[in-house]
Amino acid sequence: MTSVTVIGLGLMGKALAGAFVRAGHLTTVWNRTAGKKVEGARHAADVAAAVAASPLVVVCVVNNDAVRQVVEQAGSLEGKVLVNLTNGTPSQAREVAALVAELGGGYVDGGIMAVPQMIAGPGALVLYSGSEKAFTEHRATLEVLAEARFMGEDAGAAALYDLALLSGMYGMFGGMYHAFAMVRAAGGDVREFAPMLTAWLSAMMAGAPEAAGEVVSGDYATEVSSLAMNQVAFPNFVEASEELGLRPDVLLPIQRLIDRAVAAGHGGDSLTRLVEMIKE
Ligand code: FVH
Repeated sequence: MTSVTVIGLGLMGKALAGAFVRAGHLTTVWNRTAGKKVEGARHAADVAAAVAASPLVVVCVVNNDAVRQVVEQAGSLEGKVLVNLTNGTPSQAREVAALVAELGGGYVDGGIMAVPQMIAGPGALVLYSGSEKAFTEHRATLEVLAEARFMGEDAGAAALYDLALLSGMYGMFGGMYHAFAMVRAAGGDVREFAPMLTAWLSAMMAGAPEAAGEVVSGDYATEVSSLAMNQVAFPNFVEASEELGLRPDVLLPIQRLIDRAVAAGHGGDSLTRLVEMIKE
């Protein structure tokens, strides 16, 4: 079994290292601040020792500035594959890939679509991109963590899809938090409301493939719900929120996009037209 090193023992790094240990991999760990432990793993004294211990080095730290600092402490990466599971932008991923290549290592970038508790369990997915050779060589080991999906040889591809998925998540969470705030401010029970919201959002998200078809075709004609209708309804959300003593901050960016779309003559189109307004 491949020996593996995990650098960074935050909430996610600990979960990753624990999964490798449980799967029977000889696991070496290093964390900037001493004291964070992973049962069953060897704790290296410094980055260079941690990197020297394994052909596969997984880095999961707070951001890519920290990744660069770690890589610079590694010395040579000759014969190593570095898998960077740190959140960052596509450009940052390409910069780290270049740095790793200068030091002689193979580079795979990754975006973790899971929370620590999901690692090595059902539903966990990690997106990868970069060196396909390096990914293929270590695929079986990486699959200990989650389903592994390779997104292409551009080192920035995994980060792009990671950020797109997380953008969708934050938009959805923003709506959920606003909905909870409205129900609570009106004296309702958010626990009773939560299943209603889940069912409603699930029903709406079932329309994502159809919306994607509209984006690809550029045909936003609708028999469902026009932008003009949504523009008329939108002040009701804002006004009702303000009457409840709530800030409509989450709603206003969507209202601005709708207003711009209607002003540009797209009042008869579907809400999906907003994809074009974001582009502009
Ligand atoms: N936790 C989550 O749900 C998400 C799921 C999706 C992926 N993210 C990303 O994973 C990266 C790490 O996240 P985390 O949850 O483990 O984060 P923390 O618990 O805050 O731990 C941060 C670790 O980073 C180390 N660190 C910070 N600065 C440096 C540095 N300059 N050099 C080396 N290591 C550094 C920190 O070390 P210490 O503070 O204990 O010394 C922690 O080990 C992240 O990109 C998420 O976006 C997680």
